[in-house]
Amino acid sequence: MSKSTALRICPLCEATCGLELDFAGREVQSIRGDRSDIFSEGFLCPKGLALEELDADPDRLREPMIRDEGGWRAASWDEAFEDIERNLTRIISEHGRDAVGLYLGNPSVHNTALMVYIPALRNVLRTQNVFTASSVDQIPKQLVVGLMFGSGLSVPVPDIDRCQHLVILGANPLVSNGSLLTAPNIGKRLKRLRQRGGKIVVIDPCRTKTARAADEHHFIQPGTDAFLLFGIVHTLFEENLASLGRLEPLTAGLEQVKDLAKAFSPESVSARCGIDAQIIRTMAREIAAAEGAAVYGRIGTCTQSFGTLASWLPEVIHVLTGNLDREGGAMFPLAAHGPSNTKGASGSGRGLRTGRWTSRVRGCPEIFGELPVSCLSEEILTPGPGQIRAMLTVAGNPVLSTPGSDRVSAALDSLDYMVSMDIYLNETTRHANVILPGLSPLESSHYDLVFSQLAIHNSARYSPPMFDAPEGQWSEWESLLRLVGVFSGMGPRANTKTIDDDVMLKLIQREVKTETSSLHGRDPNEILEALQPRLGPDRVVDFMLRAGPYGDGFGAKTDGLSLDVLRDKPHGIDLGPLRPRVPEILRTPSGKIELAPALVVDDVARLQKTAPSTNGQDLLLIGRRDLRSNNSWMHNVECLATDDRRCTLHMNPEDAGRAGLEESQLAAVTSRVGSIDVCVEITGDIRPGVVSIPHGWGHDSPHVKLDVANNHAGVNSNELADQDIIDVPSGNAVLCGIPVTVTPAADGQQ
Ligand SMILES: Nc1nc2c(c(=O)[nH]1)N[C@H]1C(S)=C(S)[C@@H](COP(=O)(O)OP(=O)(O)OC[C@H]3O[C@@H](n4cnc5c(=O)[nH]c(N)nc54)[C@H](O)[C@@H]3O)O[C@H]1N2
Ligand SMILES: Nc1nc2c(c(=O)[nH]1)N[C@H]1C(S)=C(S)[C@@H](COP(=O)(O)OP(=O)(O)OC[C@H]3O[C@@H](n4cnc5c(=O)[nH]c(N)nc54)[C@H](O)[C@@H]3O)O[C@H]1N2
Ligand code: SF4
Ligand SMILES: [Mo]
Repeated sequence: MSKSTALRICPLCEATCGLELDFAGREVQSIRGDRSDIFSEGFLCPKGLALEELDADPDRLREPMIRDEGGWRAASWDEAFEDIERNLTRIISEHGRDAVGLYLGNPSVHNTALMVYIPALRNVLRTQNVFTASSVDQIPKQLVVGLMFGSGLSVPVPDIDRCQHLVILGANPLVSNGSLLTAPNIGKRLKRLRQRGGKIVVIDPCRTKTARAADEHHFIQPGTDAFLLFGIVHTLFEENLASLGRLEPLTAGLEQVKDLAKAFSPESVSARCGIDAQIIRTMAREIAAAEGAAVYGRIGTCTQSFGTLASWLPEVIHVLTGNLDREGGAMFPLAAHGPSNTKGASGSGRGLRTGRWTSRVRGCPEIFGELPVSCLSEEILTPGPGQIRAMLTVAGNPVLSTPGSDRVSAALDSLDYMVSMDIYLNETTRHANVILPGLSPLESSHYDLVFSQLAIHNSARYSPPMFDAPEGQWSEWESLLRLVGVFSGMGPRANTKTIDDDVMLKLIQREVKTETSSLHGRDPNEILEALQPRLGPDRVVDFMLRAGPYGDGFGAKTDGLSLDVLRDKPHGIDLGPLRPRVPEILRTPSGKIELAPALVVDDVARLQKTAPSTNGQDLLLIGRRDLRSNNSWMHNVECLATDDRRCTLHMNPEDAGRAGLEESQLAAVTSRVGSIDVCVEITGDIRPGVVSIPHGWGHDSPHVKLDVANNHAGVNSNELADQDIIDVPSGNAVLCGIPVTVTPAADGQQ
């Protein structure tokens, strides 16, 4: 069979690398980085290479599965949807729409079909019980930027290709390949930053791979970044280093921030964060002096007790030092598909409204239409009106990924009914009654609707499907449209083509009604016609691109962008470096950057009141990632499962000595809510008083169909994470800085 080559964007992480795949027939023969990709320059990581095995994995589900008395069995699509319709319609008619909970996992933002059609599902499901992986991840950052700039997607990204000074807190991009920072081949970009005379400072409780590649690394006590960052803000004011430049007249709340920072001199915060006062002062001076500086915080600063404050202060520092919206500072991308921060009148808007409803049991406010996933199991397990009785999970594994896993598992077990859209029978989907599989990434088209909005360079890239979907197998957008049919009372066999047309038409109608749109006043049917013959996600993406800021406006602009134009450029279209977007990007009611939003400022008192988190005996547990994993999944791909010593307890020699633990010994790690036994790995790269275990492991359940992962099971660190402890303003889970005790395990040597 003759060999062909296809180009694809890797959908597995936020780096969005361009790949080149050789294949013959239905078989992938080799994968390499696409050197001509306009953004990723030929880079790829071991996970990109593993796409081949992921595609071929025999455990990957290819047919709907139904669980009945006899266990799991394959079912036809019609049978699966009939089962779903019968059960969910009954539950909704007896208990109302809030009785159905929805959990959306991380791969749903990497999957174009899910990104495009989940909004349609949410519109018809109309439940208040929506949970996503965002509340074990980045919601503090989105809350902060929503309040400051008016849209939760207006996340400033460090302009690392032009930056001269980069502070990285709580992120390890040389391993994670970046997050809320789409910058493929980030290692090389950081190297170039240093080569042009720039400086990188890493703040982390561990000497990570990124820390080793930086100019400076400082160990920090977990959960105390807000103290350090306030110390920097204090210094900027005290030493007259604050200089807002162009943004001064566009900024509100400066005096309030100055007042708040008075209480946080470097000398007073130093003992809390474990970083010397002189180092904090130097950090402030260097950020202020650099020709372009950015402060970048990620998982370590979001998933901690003060996630909101630690996500807000970097933006405050950007504004105070004139680095927001400046080349080489922190800038706003302009994505081609026209995301929310390009919609409506530019310069001001409705701003972010939160708390439109609250969770039933704990009263946590809704943010971006969702509730904290730390509340999920209590919403299922607590009887009363509004109790969740059925769940729909989409591309998520909350049993391994969210706090209090044992309780999450028990909660899912107690449901009347559960449906999962997933490609594996795993720790979460094993609780479902029906699993609806998706296609292989190689059988789907791909356009990054999220990460092009978080990229350090504006570009557009599209991958058509490489292989046809196997006979009789549905794509996920077809499944979602069937579910839309079910929730809108059309029955289990509604015509998905009609629903798809309806979804498309509604999007067009909204656009033509918007005065500020390039399509204002146009005839919706003419536009629908112009999108033919595409269907599904490709049609929606084509529409978004053509209506977007670089688009052809359906004939309005001769050399504008469309999916046809993009398809003819398989290495992508370069839309140029990031350009200043303030004030155009602002959507706050005041039309200003809100430097001191009330919701954030109110949390400063909690920071000041909090006692140091250790009692002298406890250690603080944090997490870590390794290059060959992807949260809780991809552990079933043999070529990534090469080393069995990945899910270990990292422990400093001092702490290990004190606990009487030796290398490779089994330790019992116990928190307020759980205890697990895990193998010790002693390393001087972790701060004394801190231990780490990676998340996403614990594949030892006999009920899953993950043959490779079963053999490299590891333990589930989220059994130790406490559902009751959240970052208060955002409701985000606290996964870093969990107090634990560590002792030799009862059964000793491993
Ligand atoms: N302790 C601790 N916990 C953490 C973190 C941490 O740092 N420490 N990190 C958190 C973070 S950042 C995140 S994002 C979450 C992730 O939390 P989740 O999103 O809940 O978990 P994942 O491990 O990403 O699980 C993804 C699921 O999607 C399925 N899947 C993969 N591809 C597809 C697809 O194309 N279609 C469908 N339908 N399904 C697919 C997989 O089989 C798997 O079941 O975990 C969080 N949990
Ligand atoms: N290989 C691989 N890549 C991935 C993933 C994966 O699972 N594996 N997951 C993807 C996902 S969903 C995400 S969200 C991103 C996350 O991307 P990153 O944010 O880069 O995630 P981590 O590598 O976990 O880095 C978090 C760092 O925070 C440090 N830390 C912990 N607590 C604190 C603290 O209190 N303060 C400070 N300053 N630091 C702290 C940890 O030691 C760790 O080095 O990675 C993505 N990429
Ligand atoms: S870095 Fe991310 S996008 Fe690039 S090949 Fe690896 S998994 Fe894929
Ligand atoms: Mo994440």
